Amino acid sequence: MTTGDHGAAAPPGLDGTGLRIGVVRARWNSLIVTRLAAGVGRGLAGLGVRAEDVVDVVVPGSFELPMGARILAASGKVDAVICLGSVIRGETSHYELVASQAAAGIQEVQLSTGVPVAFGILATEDEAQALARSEEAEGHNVGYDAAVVAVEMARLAQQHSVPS
Ligand code: DLZ
Repeated sequence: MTTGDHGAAAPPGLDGTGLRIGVVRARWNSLIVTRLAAGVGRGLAGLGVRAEDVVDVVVPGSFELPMGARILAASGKVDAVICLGSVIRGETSHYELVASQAAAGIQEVQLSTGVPVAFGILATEDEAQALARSEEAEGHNVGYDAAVVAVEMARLAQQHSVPS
């Protein structure tokens, strides 16, 4: 696993075998979100999460990611959720509003449901920054980082029997 200095490094021995993970993807800026989703796929597979244990849903934009996460978290069918989106300042007049509401909503969902929700949303000045944080193969990919976070937090919740 290589995520560089800024990425989440998986703790030694972290194992996602048997975990069920929900992935909520925003349709806005789909080129970037598709790259993030590829990073999630690499991260989950590398930690032993089976493809058939991944529930994938799509919402219109990043503003709807918390609601998508809430739906999956409340379903009882997943151990953790990963939210993927891209908000680009240069193309979004209400950039701060969309990005901050998505972040606040995701935090609220994980705290209120007890189901961990990993934050895989890029809020960048421009598309070049978003591309640099959703790299393929060995590069930095925030989706990959979010996959590691989801597995780690799902295991933590299991170990301490957090009721969902
Ligand atoms: C409306 C909007 C804009 C302008 N920009 C973005 C963006 O950069 N990234 C993103 O994920 N979503 C954007 N949206 C859509 C909002 O997230 C939301 O879907 C709409 O405001 C409808 O609630």
